[in-house]
Amino acid sequence: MSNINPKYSILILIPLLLIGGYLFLGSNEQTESDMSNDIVIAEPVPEPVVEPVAEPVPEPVVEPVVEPEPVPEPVVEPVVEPEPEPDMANPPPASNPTSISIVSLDIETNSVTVSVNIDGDFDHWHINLDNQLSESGVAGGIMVNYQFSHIFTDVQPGEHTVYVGAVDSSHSLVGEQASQTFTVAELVVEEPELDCEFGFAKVEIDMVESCEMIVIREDFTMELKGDFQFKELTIQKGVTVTWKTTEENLGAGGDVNYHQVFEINGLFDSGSLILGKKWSYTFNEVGVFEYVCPPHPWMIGKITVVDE
Ligand SMILES: [Cu+2]
Repeated sequence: MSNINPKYSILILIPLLLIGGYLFLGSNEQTESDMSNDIVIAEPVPEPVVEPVAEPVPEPVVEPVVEPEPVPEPVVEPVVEPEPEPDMANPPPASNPTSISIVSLDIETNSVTVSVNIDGDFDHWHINLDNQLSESGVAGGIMVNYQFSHIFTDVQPGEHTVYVGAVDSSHSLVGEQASQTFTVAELVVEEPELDCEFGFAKVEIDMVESCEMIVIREDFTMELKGDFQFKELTIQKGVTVTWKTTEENLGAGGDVNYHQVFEINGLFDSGSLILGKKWSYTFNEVGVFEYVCPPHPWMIGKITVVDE
């Protein structure tokens, strides 16, 4: 065998290897199929690896999408806020400022009617006479609701200034207050001429006129017609008073045709004084003398005599 050419040895070995391999493979088909299965399994392995990688990727993508959502929400809120602002009357004052003005003043003898016009927003308004409304805090004055005129009564003559202002529900001024000065004329009273009867003189005290009893210093005559002409007089001592009946029909008493001057203590007595008859008495004593007409009890009089 050592003489065999190595080239031939290889030719012999190749068939032997092929036969042996056949025998080996044929007696172990199961193994061969397992080997083929191992190869197929190795290929799908990388595929499941790719899938789990793809899944986690979309997840982080979803999360950032959720975060951006709250971002648009705050954008919607500022849009809602501007709506309540108009209700708070903040924007309106800017576009529709409150202004108040006095339209007219109707001045009567002792009252003033103030008509007011207000533009813009306000709750109510205040008005004050001769005192400004407070620029801060409660405006003060008279609170007026739902009316655009106000009447001041008992306004004294002279110069006055009325102040009006629109206020909010807290009575604080909204906008500028308006004012107007006016004059109430002196009240001219045409009093009837005061006519004081005999024995009285017109006097004026504190611009008020009245009749005040005076002292009569000259003799005088008092007519008797239904009653004593003067119920009460003050005379100077020494003055002579003459009573004279001038009444034609003395039916007042019903039963007599005369009047009578009778001092209640009997100091003097005229007796019967028929129509046209007169009687005099000179008062030389200081004092108070009351007298009556006896047939006519409603006829009474008094003369006070003074020594001056
Ligand atoms: Cu009489």
